[in-house]
Parts: sequence; C-alpha cells; structure tokens
Amino acid sequence: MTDTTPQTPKPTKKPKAPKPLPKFRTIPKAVLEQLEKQAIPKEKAEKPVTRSGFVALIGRPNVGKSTLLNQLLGEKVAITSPVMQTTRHRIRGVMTEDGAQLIVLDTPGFSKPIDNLGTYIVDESQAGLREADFLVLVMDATEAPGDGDAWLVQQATMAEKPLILVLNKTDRLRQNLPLLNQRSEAYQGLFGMRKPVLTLRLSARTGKQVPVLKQQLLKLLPAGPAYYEADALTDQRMREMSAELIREQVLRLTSEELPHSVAIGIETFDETSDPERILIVATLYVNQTSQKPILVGAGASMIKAIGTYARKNIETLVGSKVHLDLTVKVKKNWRKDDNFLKTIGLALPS
Ligand SMILES: Nc1nc2c(ncn2[C@@H]2O[C@H](COP(=O)(O)OP(=O)(O)OP(=O)(O)O)[C@@H](O)[C@H]2O)c(=O)[nH]1
Ligand SMILES: [Mg+2]
Repeated sequence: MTDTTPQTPKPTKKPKAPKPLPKFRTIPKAVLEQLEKQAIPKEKAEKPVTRSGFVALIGRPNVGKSTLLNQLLGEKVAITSPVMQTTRHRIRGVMTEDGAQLIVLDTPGFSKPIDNLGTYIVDESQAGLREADFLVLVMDATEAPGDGDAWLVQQATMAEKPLILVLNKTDRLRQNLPLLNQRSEAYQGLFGMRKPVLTLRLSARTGKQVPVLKQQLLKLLPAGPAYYEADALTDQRMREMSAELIREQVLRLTSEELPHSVAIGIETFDETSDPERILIVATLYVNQTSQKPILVGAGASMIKAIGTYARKNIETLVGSKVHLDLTVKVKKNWRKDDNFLKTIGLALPS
C-alpha cells in the first residue's frame, strides 16, 4: 500500500492494557463446533499454536475496515474504495505468530437493506457479530457519531462480547487534536454500561498505531487450536480474490450507480492448460441495459482500462502471468434475483 500521508501526532494517552477476557468463548456453541471441525490437529500443525480466536471488524460503510484488515496482515486480502458497500462478503484474514493464531473477519458495513443483495450483505455482517470471540468497532473519527453508529453500538453490545473501539482516519485530524479528543469522547459516550475494553486512535491508511492494535488483539486470544496453516493469509480462493480485484477497478473507474450495479462472475480460472499464463474469463453483469455502454466505454476504452489494471493486480496476487478476458452482459435487476445471486455466491442459504 502506498503511503504518502504524513504521520499523526502521538496520542495524548498511552492505550490502557485490555482487561482479561472471560475464560469462555463467546461464539455460539453450534458455530464453534463447526469451526472446531476445521481446526488442524496439534500433531499436524506446522508450528504449535496454543491460543487462537476470531475477531470481527464491524462498523458503518466506508470507515476503513478493509483497509485496517490489510494493514493488520501487511498484505492486501480485501479490496478497498471510497464507494459505500465495497465489501459484500465477510472475509477472513489470518495471522499466526508466536504460538497464537488470530483470525480477523472483515465484514460489510452495516446499512439498511433495500434489496436481496442488501439483505445478504447485512446477514454477512450479522454473521461476523456471531462468529467472533470479540469485536472491533471501527468508527470514522473525521465524522461526528450519528444514529447509525449508535445503532451499531447497541447491536454490538447485545452480542455480549468484549468490545474494542477503534477511531480511524486520525491522520486527517492530525492538525486538530481538540477535535479528535472531542470525537473520541463522543464515540465513547455511545457505550452505556458495557464499555470497550480498549479504545485506540489509529490510521488504517498510514498504519499509525496499527501494530499496537495487533499486539493487543494477540494478547486477548483465548486458548485454542490452529484453524489455518501457519502460512495462510485468508480463507478466500484465488478465483474469488481475482473477481474482487476486477470489481475494485470497476469501483475505482466508474461513478454514480454503476459501482453498485456490477457483479462479477468468473467463468474460467485455468491454471493448467498453459503453465506460463493463467487464463481467467470473467463476465461483468450490469443491472440495466443502459449501463452496458457506460461500462464498455467509447471504443471499449472503459472495459479495457478495467482489464489492464485488474490484470496487473491479479498477476501480483498469483505471482504469474495472466490472460484476462472480460465480457459485459446485462442481467436485469440482478440485485433482486436470488437465483442469480446464488450462482455468483451472493445469496443466503435457502
Ligand atoms: N485518510 C484516511 N483514509 C482512510 C483510512 N482508512 C481507510 N481510508 C479510506 O476510506 C475509504 C474506505 O475504506 P475501506 O477500507 O474500503 O472501508 P470499509 O469500512 O471496508 O467500507 P465497506 O466495505 O464499504 O463497508 C477508502 O478510500 C480508504 O482509503 C485512514 O486511516 N485514513
Ligand atoms: Mg470493506
């Protein structure tokens, strides 16, 4: 990640050491049993892991959850963009260090669903709340807390898990410490009796204070096995990550409704036919006929640009040459079509 933003000033107070976690796991028994099935038996684990756990990054759209996940891991596993609802799936990032394995769930930002895709997205965020031992609430310090934040704190409190409050984007307030202090107080004021075990001011973009968060998260882990191999970074497959990298370019290069109206289907992901080059054939589905010429662009300029940037990023990800073949198709009102959503992996189990 490029970082040209100057560093934030030192926080006025040192973060307090987190209070110890309750001994029990806060993941519902049925979910935990499911997760335990996935655990790697001790004798098979590459390095002995004695503590492990799941933490979910939750927050309103656009507050920087995915940027924070990438910073925590030091690798890009989630796409990020200034467009609301960039994340549609929950994604797991994995880090294994010094006998501990931390699994960080990046969740889609909470917002009111307006269609079937929206319902799926909210469900993915809710699952993040359930499937975590503790929660990191990410708030945007550049904005005053709103009703959405209050609602979110209420949801998180109801989940009865230890909470960590992260005030993000503090790099943008580095010239205005009084405002940052004011915001910090305002966000902390949203919590009733159930206060966060730790509040941290950081910048997911510059990385400022992110190592402190990581250290504290690792400290909070309860006893547990390894769920992933020691070198695993994420639960996503290359195929899914490639689709996301294509979507990231759509988010970056198009505007207005278009970013929300595009879904990516990977038709082919062929690593074997040509050992020198991976072949990826993908379809970009738009919601309405009128959107197709915009996504294709004059003389196919837009789709070519999306393909060129996405291919470079996919090549970095997979570590080999890629042939990327993109086609634009109209799938009317796909956001409301459960069958279609299922085919591209964006639907609730029926
Ligand atoms: N200045 C600044 N910008 C940030 C910081 N963290 C994230 N951003 C920017 O905020 C925008 C949203 O970041 P994301 O990480 O995609 O946000 P998100 O919370 O995952 O968003 P959704 O997936 O839509 O819920 C991007 O343009 C990021 O570059 C930060 O610490 N400082
Ligand atoms: Mg995101």
